[in-house]
Parts: sequence; structure tokens; C-alpha cells
Amino acid sequence: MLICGKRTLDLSVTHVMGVLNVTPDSFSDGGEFAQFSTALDHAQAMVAAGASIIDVGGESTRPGAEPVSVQQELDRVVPMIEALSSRVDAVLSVDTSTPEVMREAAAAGAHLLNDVRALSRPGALDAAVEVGLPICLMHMKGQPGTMQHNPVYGDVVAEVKEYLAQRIEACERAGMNRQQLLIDPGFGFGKTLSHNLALLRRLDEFLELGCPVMSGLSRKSMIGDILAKPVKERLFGSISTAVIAAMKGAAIVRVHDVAETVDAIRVVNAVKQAT
Ligand code: 7PJ
Repeated sequence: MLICGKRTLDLSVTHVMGVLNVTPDSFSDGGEFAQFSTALDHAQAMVAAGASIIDVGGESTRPGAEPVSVQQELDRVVPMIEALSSRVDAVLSVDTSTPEVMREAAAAGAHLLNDVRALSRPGALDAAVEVGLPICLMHMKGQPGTMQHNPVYGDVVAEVKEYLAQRIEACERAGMNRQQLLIDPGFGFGKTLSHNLALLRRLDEFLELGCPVMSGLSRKSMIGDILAKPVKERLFGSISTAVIAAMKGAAIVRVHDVAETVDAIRVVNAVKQAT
């Protein structure tokens, strides 16, 4: 069981986390209220389709994305968490590296932190300890603007694992316990196709660190590279990666296409529970 504030997640099965981007570039034209209510509707639809977790993100970390200010990120994320906490029966996750956002999102009702920088920003570790919520620590090599410029590893699995082991240790030293920590190899964050493939093929090795594993491959360039298809045509490839990750022991798969992935993951869970 993962205790997420007032909610719990049964980690004996794989869960689907639905992505909710509240970055303006993720919306088509329209007033701010229209954008807000569209996102709210989308979150509710994802929960109705079987998402156990909604991941609210106000900073685009895609390769080459513009940085956002703390205030912008707060303005995007906090009202959404607040609105969702009275409307949906799901774990509310906040995808942020910013200490102020961690604090205010927790106060607004968030249940889980998800940091693509694994609490490496100044003040982030202290903020996470203070709010007391579980946290997903993700590996990234470099920074979003430049991370895809020729990343080099010796053994990518060993190096990513070593980094995550060090971040787990830093969290424990700061007073968190391992039961509050999740880990994620960070597919596409400073990785080539062959790095991503090795990480997925050997995802089960991350279980040795003693924390539940999360995996985010939905619509990513790894699938585009394999299939030579644009983002809009990566649904079946994305489902395939979610199924592989779940079979390799991922506790949470982070996806855009919730309904389709929930069916696939229910099949995986049934097979894994069979005697
Ligand atoms: C991930 C994430 C991921 C975790 C993003 C995108 C890029 N958080 N946030 N793992 N990816 N934990 O969705 O394409 O893979 S944003």
C-alpha cells in the first residue's frame, strides 16, 4: 500500500496515471475559463475511464520547452488541484520540481509529488519532507532544453539505477522513508532510442532498489522512432510499452490515452494474479 495523504494505492496491481497538462500550449484557442473547464472535464473523463491517479503539470518538460516562472506554474496548477480535490475520487499528483508549487499544491489537496528532477532543485527536498507526501523520483540527464543533444552512457541501466539510489539515499537522510518513494528511469529525458529500449527491456532491475517503479512512455519519441509515426498515431505503440512496463513490474504507468490503456493494464493485472 502506498499512503498518499488521505488516499491509498494498492501496489499489488498496476495503476494507470492520466496526464493532465495545464500548460497553455497544450490547449487550443479560447478564454482562460474555457481552458480550465476543458481540463477539468478531461480529468473527470480520465477518472471515469479508470485512471487511479491524475498527474497535473504546469511546466512543459518536453525537449526544447520554454521555462516557466514560479508564479505561472502556481497559477496553472494550484486552482486545478483545488478544483479536482472536491470533484474526483483519484490520487492527485503534481508534476513539479518547484518547492513553492509542492507546498501550495499539497495545501490545495494534492496527494502525490512527481518530480522529473528528483528533488534536485534548491529547497525541493526540504519542501517534500515538509509536506510529507510520497514522491516519485525521476532520472533526467541534463536539462530539458539540451538533454537530447547526444546523451552518452556506459551501461545506461546501471547509471540510471545508481543515480536513483543516490536520490533515495538523499531523501532518507533528509528524513523520508523508503515506503514514501517511487522511482522512474525517465524515458526520453536525456536518452537515445537504444537507451530507452535497454531501460524498458531491463525495467525489472529497478525493483532491486526496493521502491515501486513508475514508467512514462506514452506518445514519446521512442515510439515515433520505432514506428516512424507522428504523435497522433502512437496509440498502439504506447499501449504496447505500457503493457511491457507492467509485465516488467511497473506499479504505475503514466499515459495520455487512459481508456485504452486501462483495458490493456486490466488484462495484465489479471494475468499476473492468475495462479
Ligand atoms: C514523465 C513525467 C515521465 C514522470 C513527463 C511527456 C513529458 N513524470 N513527466 N515520468 N514525463 N514521472 O509526458 O512526454 O516519464 S512530461
